[in-house]
Amino acid sequence: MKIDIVTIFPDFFDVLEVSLIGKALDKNLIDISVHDLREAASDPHRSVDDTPYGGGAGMVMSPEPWGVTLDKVLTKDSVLVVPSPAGRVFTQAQAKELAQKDHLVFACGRYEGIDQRVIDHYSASYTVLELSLGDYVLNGGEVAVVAMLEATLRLVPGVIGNPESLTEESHEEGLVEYPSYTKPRTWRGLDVPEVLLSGHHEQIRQWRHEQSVARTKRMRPDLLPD
Ligand code: 6GU
Repeated sequence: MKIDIVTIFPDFFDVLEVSLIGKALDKNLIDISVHDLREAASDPHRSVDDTPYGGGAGMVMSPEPWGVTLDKVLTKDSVLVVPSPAGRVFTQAQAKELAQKDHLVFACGRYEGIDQRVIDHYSASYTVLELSLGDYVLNGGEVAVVAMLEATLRLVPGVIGNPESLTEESHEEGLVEYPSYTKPRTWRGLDVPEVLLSGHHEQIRQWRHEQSVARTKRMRPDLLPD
């Protein structure tokens, strides 16, 4: 999979060289290029933003540096992801879809966002996904892209050592995961649930399912059908 990231903070993505994604990069399972949006700025100050038409606080990212950069980076089969608190909420299902693509381009906005015409223009020729991490505001798309990439790339075949761990985790069946325990059997007076020591696989499976449902009811009732 090929990934291009456009940002005014290229250094931010050094974090991708560590951990699981770093290993996938080493194995050439994925190829990530980071592009500095300011290289497409036309003035000596390399500015990439301007005041909003209609007034209001904050600055808006100008369309032309985006146009110049995205024209270079996008190819026929690219999917353009624009992180935005105004987008659809990014989910595990979305991560699975992105993991199937050959080329993802992430456009990290800062300030009050990118001139809407950039999204409108590229939507005419490409799949453009405006995606949000959730109902809170970050200063820019960079943190969101790191989160989306981690969720997506761990689903790319070969990136995770034990693919079984992918089917038994939170959000796989519309439920959050059951609680997990390891040794010792007793820690600070708290015991591991007896059923997990029983060796009865069917009972353990059932207990875990019940725990998942109970936890989902308690923590994430929004995930359950009415
Ligand atoms: Cl994707 N971007 C920004 N700026 N803020 C966010 C977000 C994205 N998701 C949640 N908050």
